[in-house]
Amino acid sequence: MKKENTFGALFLSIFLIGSSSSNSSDRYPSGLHDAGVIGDLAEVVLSEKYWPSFERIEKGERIEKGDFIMGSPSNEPGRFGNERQRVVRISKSFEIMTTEVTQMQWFLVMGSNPSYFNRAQDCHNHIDINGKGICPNNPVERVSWDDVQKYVEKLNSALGIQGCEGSPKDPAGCYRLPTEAEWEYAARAGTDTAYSFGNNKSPLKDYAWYYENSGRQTHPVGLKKPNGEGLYDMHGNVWEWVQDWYTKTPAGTVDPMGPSTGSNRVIRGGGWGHVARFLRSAVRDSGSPSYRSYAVGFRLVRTLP
Ligand SMILES: [Ca+2]
Repeated sequence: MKKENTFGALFLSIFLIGSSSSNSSDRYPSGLHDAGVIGDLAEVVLSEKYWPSFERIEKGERIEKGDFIMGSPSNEPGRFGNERQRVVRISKSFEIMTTEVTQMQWFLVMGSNPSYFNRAQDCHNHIDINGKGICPNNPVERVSWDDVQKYVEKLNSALGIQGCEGSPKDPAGCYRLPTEAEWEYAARAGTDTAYSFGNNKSPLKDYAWYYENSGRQTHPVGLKKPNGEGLYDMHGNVWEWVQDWYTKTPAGTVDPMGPSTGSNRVIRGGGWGHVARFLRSAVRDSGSPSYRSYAVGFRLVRTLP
């Protein structure tokens, strides 16, 4: 598989867009500027102390288009009734973040940090910017699906990417949430087993932060083993918002995008507070678009040309 790194230095470049301008406020990402933290961030963003795994966190992974078996077989232990199995085609290759969006990545764009786990006792590299606590490498949480849309809009705008509406139909290059099918395709990484590493749950502690090892909190992204596509924390740490409206009976076989309307949006992957059953690749849950939880975050994708 060809390795891509087009997410590379994405967030650093946002910062540099801001810092390269002396007075012109319109050149700053508005979150940064509104928060008045451009100066304070120079040391923070450029210091390896706060980016211990900078390259890995910033990296995106190219996922080649293809067919896969979505959902779980009827005999999978622990299966729920909403995991209907079917063959799904992903007709366009895409790029996905190797990690969940971190608190620092959120802060750099929005100038805020809504995360619950943002206190000194929550991480080893805690920082404080203008009274805002940040665990820079922990995933951002307590962001609703609607909040994520605002983040996506600001991110695309700050990077000067045109024509984006936060939809799977966006032109190539736009950052957006993955569809549920894209998420599961990337999470499975070619497997049709309960987990991306097989059916036996015992290695889960090496791949995921969950009930058995999390200490009831989030952890810095990218510390556990990645799946076969090089993606971290697809099992556990925080649940991840995807684009689709929730339905108990998912359908569609080519680039499915979920129902055209609904009351809840889908979350995937399980989180730090759940037992193994909820971290299986096929597990589906949901929340209203305004729902905020300290167990739910997200990661972004973009369609490739
Ligand atoms: Ca996750």
